[in-house]
Amino acid sequence: MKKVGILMGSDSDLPILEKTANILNEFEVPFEMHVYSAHRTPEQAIEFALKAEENGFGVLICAAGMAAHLAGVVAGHTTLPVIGIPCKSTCLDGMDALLSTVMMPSGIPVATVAINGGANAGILAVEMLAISDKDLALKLKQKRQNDTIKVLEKNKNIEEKFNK
Ligand code: RP5
Repeated sequence: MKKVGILMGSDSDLPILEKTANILNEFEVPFEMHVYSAHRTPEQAIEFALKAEENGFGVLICAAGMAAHLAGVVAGHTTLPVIGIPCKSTCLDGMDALLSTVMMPSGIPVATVAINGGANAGILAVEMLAISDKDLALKLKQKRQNDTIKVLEKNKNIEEKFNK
């Protein structure tokens, strides 16, 4: 199976990426994590992106806050799909990172999830790998069914409490 590459602009982004790691572990998808910044360590970030395909990666997830250029820079140096996670930092409530990540020029897409959307980034990466992996696709369907059952159970509890 292809690996998922997880890059974060700073180790302060790690709590968001732990949610991503939990999803990938749940689906038994191999991954690597690195702290590479588009600004602080641009050479390392670009080197990783340039070699990602030959190094066995199938999807890259890039998380960054503030002027969040990591996903865009990585996407500019690979044709692998890149998922961007805008991270909420101290100012502007993550709107800075959201716009920096999502507003990519035509030709270099970044599939951007919600601000701090670590779990959805993991699920989206699994969905991308599942296109060519039937077992993974089946696991996704099972998870969706289980999640639906949990929500219906919550609905039942609320209905029983309030709808007399
Ligand atoms: C971004 O700046 C990082 O991705 C992080 O979200 C933010 C703050 O970084 P630190 O100052 O906590 O290292 O580059």
